[in-house]
Amino acid sequence: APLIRLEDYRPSDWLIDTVDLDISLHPQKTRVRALIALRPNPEGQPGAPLTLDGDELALKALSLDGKPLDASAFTVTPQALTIPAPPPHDFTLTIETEVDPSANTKLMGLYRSSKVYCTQCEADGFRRITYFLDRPDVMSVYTVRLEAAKAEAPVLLSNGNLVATGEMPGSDRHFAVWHDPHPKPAYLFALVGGALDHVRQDYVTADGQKVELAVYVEPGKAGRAGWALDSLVRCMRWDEKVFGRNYDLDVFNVVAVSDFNMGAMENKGLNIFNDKYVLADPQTATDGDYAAIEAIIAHEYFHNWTGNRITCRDWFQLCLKEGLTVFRDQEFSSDERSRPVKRIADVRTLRSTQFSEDAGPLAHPVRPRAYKEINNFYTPTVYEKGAEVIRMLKVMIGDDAFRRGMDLYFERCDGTAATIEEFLACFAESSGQDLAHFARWYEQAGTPTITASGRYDAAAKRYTLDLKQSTPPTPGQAEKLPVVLPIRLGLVGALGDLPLQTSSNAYAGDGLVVLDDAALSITFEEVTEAPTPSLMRGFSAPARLDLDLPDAALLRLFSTDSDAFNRWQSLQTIAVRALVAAGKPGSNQQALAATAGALGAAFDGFLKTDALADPAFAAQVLRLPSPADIAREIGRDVDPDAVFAAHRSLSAAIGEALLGNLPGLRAALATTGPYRPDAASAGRRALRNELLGLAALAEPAEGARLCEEQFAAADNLTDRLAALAAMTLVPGARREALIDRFAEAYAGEPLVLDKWLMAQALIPESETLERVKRLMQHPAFSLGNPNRVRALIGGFAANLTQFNRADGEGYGFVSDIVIALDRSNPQVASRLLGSFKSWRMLEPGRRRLAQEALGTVARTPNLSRDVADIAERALA
Ligand code: BAL
Ligand code: ZN
Repeated sequence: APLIRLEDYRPSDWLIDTVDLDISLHPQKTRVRALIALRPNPEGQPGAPLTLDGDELALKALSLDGKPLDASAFTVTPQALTIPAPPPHDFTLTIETEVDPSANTKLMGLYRSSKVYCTQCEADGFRRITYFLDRPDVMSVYTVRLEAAKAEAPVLLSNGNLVATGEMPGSDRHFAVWHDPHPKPAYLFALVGGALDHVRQDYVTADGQKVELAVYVEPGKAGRAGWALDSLVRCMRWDEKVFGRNYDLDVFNVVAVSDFNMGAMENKGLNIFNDKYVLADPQTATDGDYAAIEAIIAHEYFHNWTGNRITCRDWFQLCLKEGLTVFRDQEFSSDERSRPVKRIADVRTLRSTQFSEDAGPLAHPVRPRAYKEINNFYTPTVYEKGAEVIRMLKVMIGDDAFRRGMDLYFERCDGTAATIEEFLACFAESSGQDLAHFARWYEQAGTPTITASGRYDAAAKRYTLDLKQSTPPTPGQAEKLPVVLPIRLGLVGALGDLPLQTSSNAYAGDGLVVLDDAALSITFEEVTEAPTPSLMRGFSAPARLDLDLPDAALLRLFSTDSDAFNRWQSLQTIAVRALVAAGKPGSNQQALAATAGALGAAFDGFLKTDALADPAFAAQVLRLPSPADIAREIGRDVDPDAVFAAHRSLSAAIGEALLGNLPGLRAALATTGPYRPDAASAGRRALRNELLGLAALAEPAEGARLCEEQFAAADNLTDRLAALAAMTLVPGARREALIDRFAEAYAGEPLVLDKWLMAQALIPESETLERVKRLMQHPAFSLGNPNRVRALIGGFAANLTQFNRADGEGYGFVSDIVIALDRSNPQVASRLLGSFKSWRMLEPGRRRLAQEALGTVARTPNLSRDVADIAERALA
């Protein structure tokens, strides 16, 4: 496959002003007639040939300005339709294609999901529907007529506003016409046809426009659509208040489908969702699901401005919409729930997904410079690190300048396909700051490490902080330059934060130091006592911090730091440090026992005093970094079994230290009354269930009994699933019985059974591979459904010890599935292959076996571009 490079970008020679689609839906033979109005682009090359993109298309008819085009005037393949000598002026093409939605297992373009017609066009799915200039900088006004058998598809939806509906006389068919007045790139096109139930609500925007909101779901599931609708209303209000953004159409529709490659898609006025991120009721969704639905509904809605009104010039600019929109959804969730708890959860995700990506062969900049398959760049780096870059920008220029910069961006770039440069220019202007150096965050891959050390001069009352930064090499970028690192900090004394006085230019005021060079020394004056530095408050930059504070100082931060994030981080740091030491082969386990004692005592004291004041925060405090986090921190020659053993022993020891507290605390945390998904109730359940997990490790028999009791008594999925998850830590017949009871209780609930599949796939025992193979035969599993694959096979690939079995069987199993799945759904297959991304950090035996499995994939004939690209880069 050719390498597509950012530096080769050229504007399209042709533009398409309007698109009239007439789509006659049929399960196997859907007819698409596209009337497109072409115009030479003044910025393009005059007299250039016209090449429209296609993908597995069959052309049925073609006319130019209404007259059939002579076969000698064009060439056509499934991948392209070319007119070598098009008229040198505006003209129209009428293109007829036929597509088979039922045979479309790639779930890109037009397909059927449980009898519902739906589309997915980002990044390049529209070319699977008709020949088109399928690139985001070609923006057109769409009018779409949909026709279908009434019985099969009583609901017909597309982008924009509904302008007509009607019956087809003398037939069982009907039609609907939709018009979207906002020019958009083809990747935002969508249609839905099917028998669907819905819930709806009227909404009036802050500027007085009436909007009909609706959430469409499979028949019989309308009772589970209310939370998504409620979340939609809340995020619309929030965007009006916080970003001044109003909605801009008469309707806003959300549709849930059960077969979907991604989480959801922001098609203009018609967001299509993986049903996992729409459907919720207390019996079938957990607190985590409620929070995720709220966040993703918001994310897709926020794209209406950051993505749709202002889209990307080319796919290299993907972070322009994704990083910014993740930032916006994170802010929304922070305002709706607890800001520190949300930040902690986001940082956990960033470290586990993005830091690990950055540390391996798939590392790439937030704005990649080249790609072979753009679908492989919907990554934690583009999304989550992209959001961190926006967050740093806001810290660097301040809240006011940030808001003014956003306003300027919305005003200046509305209706355009923009670039990162245009985006940053708005903030340079609003803040008066030169952001050229800051922009390096978009170009340079890798996670910087900040190395810090402090010196106190008691006589001079001076505290000096030495800061250095470095970024390890990543593929294609051997040499790294310093980046702009905003470091929020405090100097913590016995009674809290000490005043910060310094004459250093690096001090921006308000507790912010900016490290933009390789090294920096900053001296604070009038420091009246030896302080403990609290650095990177709120996780002010996506970097690692190397600061050698003794455990006693970290414990002091835990009890006195004014920054909630660093309170949490202090105990995590103690745990990471001990686990990294103990997780190395042949290490001394005695240090771990000492840490277990110190952490156990800290947790115990915390639980007795203020844990009940903020249970959601307390749950985060008690949750240790995962074994995979420790493996990443060790970074080389990792033995997953040794890491896991250290982790298990620390967890069990902490559980033992807390046992005396457990019954009383669990009783105090029990929620009363019917289930409510609000953050406070969810926080109580989170802490209570965290304690259950520790109990199961510390005292397996009693823990198993508690799990059984909780499973039987619970009135909600959160507590039932937590009981199952804790029980998976206790091998034996009682575990198997609970697994069976769970399956019986949720038979016919695919989304709940996904969690059941995943809980089993994550069991850290050598029998798990056989169990997973057995579960592939279970009626709840299907290789054809992405959610099922991600739950069972993706779950197994995330099982640190079992995926990385010393005999290589885990790698062989997953790579075989990747190869098989690639024939039907390359995107899901390539995502799964991404599970190998950390193979180079393993000890030599496993490294060799993982490399062999990757090699087997890479050598397989006829691989998709998606899988071939990951295999090639992973091995490079
Ligand atoms: N644009 C793809 C799905 C999302 O990020 O919203
Ligand atoms: Zn997005």
